Amino acid sequence: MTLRALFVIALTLASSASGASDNLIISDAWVRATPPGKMMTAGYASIENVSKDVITITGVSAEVAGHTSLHETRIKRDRSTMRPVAQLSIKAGERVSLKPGGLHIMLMKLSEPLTDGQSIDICLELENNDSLCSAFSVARHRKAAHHH
Ligand SMILES: [Cu+2]
Repeated sequence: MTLRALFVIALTLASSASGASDNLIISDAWVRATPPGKMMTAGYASIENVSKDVITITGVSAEVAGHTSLHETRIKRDRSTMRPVAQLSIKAGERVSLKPGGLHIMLMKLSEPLTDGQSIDICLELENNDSLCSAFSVARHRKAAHHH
């Protein structure tokens, strides 16, 4: 391999290191503590795209859960139903809120109950095999929002 080829590879690695995952800012990340006897729960966060391009979340994963997916809650004939969301695109400069009653991260087949005060890692899978992992604090209710 020539030195030039190595240089090109190094440049490619450097540019992928500052890829989509650096351009998503996650805040207010929390997971609802599991109700007694339930081994599933939901995670919420605010996700802001600070880049100039669309960023698409293609999946989610969490070590504590056997199955993790993006979900959306909808009201249908006065009944609340949930459906999986295959992917979530966030426009340049846009902030998407995952919150109770709307979009959320569904955690199923948990290996253990999640209790108040714990913290778990949830990873967002992005296009180009990029991913972004973030700590979500476990709480019974959302903490008071910060207003700036
Ligand atoms: Cu759900």
